[in-house]
Amino acid sequence: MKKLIVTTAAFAAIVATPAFAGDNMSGMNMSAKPSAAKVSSNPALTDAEIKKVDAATGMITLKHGALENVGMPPMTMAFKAKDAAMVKQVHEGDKVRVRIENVDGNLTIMRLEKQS
Ligand SMILES: [Cu+2]
Repeated sequence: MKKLIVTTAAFAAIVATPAFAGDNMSGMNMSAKPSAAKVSSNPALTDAEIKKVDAATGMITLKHGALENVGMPPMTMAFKAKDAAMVKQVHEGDKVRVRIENVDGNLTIMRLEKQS
């Protein structure tokens, strides 16, 4: 059963390739890739809400939206703040926008802006 699926998929790929190669649509696909890369390199901010601030450990608990750059769905969890100033800047209940990045295995809040 599994072998049949693989064979079918491979056959479909062979059939599909010449169709794209002889078509200008392949050129359009190529041009779509750089713009997608541009979006991911742009440090997009994600909406979040401050649930808890721990000045002693420098951790901020956020209820955050999807974080595409670190592959995380929306959830509530604690993040390391980039610096102490960031921890002092926010309070429980604040609506913010954040940029989370993986810094040496620690998910870190690199940017934090209060929503007005
Ligand atoms: Cu998370």
